Amino acid sequence: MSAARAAAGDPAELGRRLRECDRGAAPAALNVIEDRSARGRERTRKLLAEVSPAALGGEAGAHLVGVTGPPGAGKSSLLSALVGRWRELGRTVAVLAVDPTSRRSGGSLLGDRARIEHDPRDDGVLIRSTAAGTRMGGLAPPTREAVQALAPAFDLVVVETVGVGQSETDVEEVTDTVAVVVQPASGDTLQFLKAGIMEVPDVLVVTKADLGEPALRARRDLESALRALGSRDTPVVSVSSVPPPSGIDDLVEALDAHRAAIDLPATRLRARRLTALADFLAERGEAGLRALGGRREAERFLDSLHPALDAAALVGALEERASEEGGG
Ligand SMILES: Nc1nc2c(ncn2[C@@H]2O[C@H](COP(=O)(O)OP(=O)(O)OP(=O)(O)O)[C@@H](O)[C@H]2O)c(=O)[nH]1
Ligand SMILES: [Mg+2]
Repeated sequence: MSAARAAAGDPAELGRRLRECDRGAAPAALNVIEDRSARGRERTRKLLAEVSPAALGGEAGAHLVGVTGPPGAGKSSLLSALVGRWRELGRTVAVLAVDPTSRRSGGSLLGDRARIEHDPRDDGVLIRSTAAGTRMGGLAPPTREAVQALAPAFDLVVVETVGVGQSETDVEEVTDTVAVVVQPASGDTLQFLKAGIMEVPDVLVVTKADLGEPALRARRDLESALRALGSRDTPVVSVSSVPPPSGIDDLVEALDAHRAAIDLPATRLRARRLTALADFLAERGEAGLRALGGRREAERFLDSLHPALDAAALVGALEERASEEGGG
C-alpha cells in the first residue's frame, strides 16, 4: 500500500480532513463508519474525535435537516429539486437517504420510487443510501455518526427517512430542523397530528402541487389542524417537484428561518446525548439499559456530563457507568 493510500485510510486523518472542509474525505469516512466490526468501531471513534465540538472549537456549521414522510410522498423527488436549488445558491449538500427496503422481504417498497438526482461531477453534493435501523424509519447508529462526521464539511446535511407518526422522533433527535412531507389526499399525517400521536414538525411540506385542487385541500386541512393545535406559526409549504418545480424557494426560506430561530448549542448537545444512548442500546440492548437504571436515569446521567464530550466519549461513560452499576 502506498503512503498516500495508507494516509487516506487513516481515520484520524479522514476526520481532520473533514474538519478542514475537505469533502473529498467524505466517502472514505462513511466507509469507516459503516464498518461495524470491533476494529471499525475503534476507527470510527478516532474519526469522530477529530470532528468533536472540542476539536472544532464549537458546534459544526452545517444545517442538519430531516426530511421525513410516508412512502411515496415525494421526498426524494423534492430533494432532487431542493439540492439543485441549494447548489445554485452556492451551498454544499450531503444527503443520507435511509433505505427501509433492505428491512423488507419483498424488496422495493414502491415500483415508482424516485432516486435523488444530481450531477455526479459536482463535488459539492454527496448522496448516500444507508440501511434503516430496527424500526421502520429508525435511525441506525451509522446514520447518526455519519451526520456528525459530515457536519463540519458541508453547508447542509440532510437525512431522508420514511416514516409516519412516531417514527419521526429518531430523525428529530439528530437534526436541527425536521420537515414532514405529505402528499395530497393522504389522511394519515393529518390524523396523527390531530390525535397528538405525532409531534408538530418544524416545517410541513405538501407535495405534488401540480395536482391542483387535492393539493390545495391538503394544505388547507393541515393549516386548520395546526390552528386547532395552537401551532399556527408552523409553516406549511406547497411544492411541486416535477418540471417546472414550484415552491422550492419558499421551502428554502422556511428551513433557513427555522435554523435561525433555534438554540443551536442546546439542540446539538441533546442530539449527541441521545445518539450516545442509541449507540449504547444498539451494542448492549435492554440489559445494558437496565444496568443504567432505565432510560430516565441514563438520560439524567448523560445530562450530568461535560457538554463538550463527543458521542463516542459519552458512550464510553455510559459503558463505565453500566459496569459500575452492574457490580462488574
Ligand atoms: N405529479 C407529481 N408527482 C410527483 C411529485 N413528486 C413526486 N412525484 C411522484 O411520486 C412518486 C413517489 O416519489 P418519490 O420521490 O420516490 O417519493 P418518496 O417519498 O421519496 O418515496 P419513498 O422513498 O419510497 O418513501 C414518484 O412516482 C414521483 O414521480 C410532484 O411534485 N408531482
Ligand atoms: Mg425516497
